[in-house]
Amino acid sequence: MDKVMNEIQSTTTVKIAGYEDQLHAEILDDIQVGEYGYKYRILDGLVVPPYTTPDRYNLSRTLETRPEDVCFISYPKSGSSWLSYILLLIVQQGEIPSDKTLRDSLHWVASSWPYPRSRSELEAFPSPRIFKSHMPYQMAVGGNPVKNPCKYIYIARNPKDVVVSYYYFESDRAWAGNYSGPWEHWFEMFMEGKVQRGDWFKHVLSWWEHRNAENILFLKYEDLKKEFDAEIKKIADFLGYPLSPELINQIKDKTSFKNMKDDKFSNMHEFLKPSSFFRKGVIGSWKEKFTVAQNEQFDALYAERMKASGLKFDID
Ligand code: PPS
Repeated sequence: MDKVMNEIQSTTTVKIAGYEDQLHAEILDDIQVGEYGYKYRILDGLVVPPYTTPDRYNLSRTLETRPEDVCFISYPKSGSSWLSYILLLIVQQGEIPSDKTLRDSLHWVASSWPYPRSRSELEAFPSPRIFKSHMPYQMAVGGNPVKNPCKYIYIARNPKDVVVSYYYFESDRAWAGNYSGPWEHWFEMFMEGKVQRGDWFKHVLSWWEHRNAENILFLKYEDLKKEFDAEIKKIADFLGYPLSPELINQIKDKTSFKNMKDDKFSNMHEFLKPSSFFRKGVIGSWKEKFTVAQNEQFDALYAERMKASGLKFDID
């Protein structure tokens, strides 16, 4: 276990002043190491990263949410950071905090990293609080979403782009997962639902099934790319905030891929290399990575798992 701990700690790129002790706190004995050094733990049957600890997860499940709170959720690499900045600008009506970064303005409760906050700190935060989560529906922030007053916004992305984005992200090895395998192996792990956050189909469909609940909004990355104005109006309406044409333009400009990558407020420079996070930001980059055989294998699985759902992505 010491060896695992050392490896995890030595592969972290940047440590945040004041958070060193907590960065990988509670990396407990239940950490498992899979093929190519991939580290994870299992919580409630789900594969999660080492920094998602049982205590942090329990805190996220038992947190009392408020009607003004917003929780955004996604399977990894689906555009959640982009969405988070849009949400912050909507609820703050274009104002960004001068003493914080984007990540520091959000609460990722189930994670011991990068800004772990105690229950009392979270309770002391004024409304509206914005929560980040990568959990499926049954593991949502605040417990059962239908019994919660807060609003939940889920963003999903074409899974072919997700698996490619996820591969580059994990193979950068700046993360506690510390994965060192080749693309072919990652692709198989994703197909089998063995990567952190588990099976993409189960994750996305768990929220999709509840998309008509009053406090849930289901979005797609591709719609945000193609119909930005209409999508952010949908978000603002759902949250009950006004949105002037000036504010739309301001949000569009601030949250463009280039500006998010260049701006120290949003590029997460305080704990990682922006280039590992802001890779391409486009639709369809899977075409540069998938082999013909992988594409056929993926299409067959997609057809089988999605057929009854009514949820569609342009995967060709
Ligand atoms: S994470 O680590 O799971 O929270 O990642 P997440 O933010 O959900 O998704 C990362 C991908 O989103 C792309 N991205 C963007 N696309 C368009 N516009 C903006 N502003 C933007 N910001 C981030 C990011 O580049 C990752 O996708 P890939 O395909 O790897 O580029």
